[in-house]
Amino acid sequence: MISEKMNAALNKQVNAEMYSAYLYLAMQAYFNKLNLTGFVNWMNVQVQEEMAHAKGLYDYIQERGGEIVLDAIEKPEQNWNSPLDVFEAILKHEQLVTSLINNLADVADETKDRAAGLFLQWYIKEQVEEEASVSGVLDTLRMIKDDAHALLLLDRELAARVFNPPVIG
Ligand code: OFO
Repeated sequence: MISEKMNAALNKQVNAEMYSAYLYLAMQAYFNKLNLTGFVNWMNVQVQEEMAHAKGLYDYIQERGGEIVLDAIEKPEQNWNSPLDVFEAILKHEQLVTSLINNLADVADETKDRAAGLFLQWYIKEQVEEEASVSGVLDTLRMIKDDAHALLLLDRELAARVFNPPVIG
């Protein structure tokens, strides 16, 4: 059984992860308009990952006898000025998600919910990977500046990303 406080915090995170998927869908559409198919692929994988993150939390709440309460998903930003602008927004967003996950871990500590604390370790580690992979692309985009040829090479590289369904928890 989980406490009401932990249950509510986890439901909120389901919403945050769904928002992430929604935001990345909007970014995918942006790259689609630019015909950058590798970036589109990268965003597609990102969307699938976020859906998996949401589902992992959703399943955990039910496994622990909690109640699922789904809230409305906020409308995401849909306008960016460049691929660099998008990736700067992604890093900022992932840093925010990291702080949300850390807050969840704080709730697990406060409520002495050892199972939730253990479960959330996966998300803490995942955020390290998320920030690192986004920072990698961002560093490359900063080097590329206005070099269209280099941008196409990066696009080709991002086309290789594949979704591996995560084993959460
Ligand atoms: Fe779910 O990691 Fe990104 O937001």
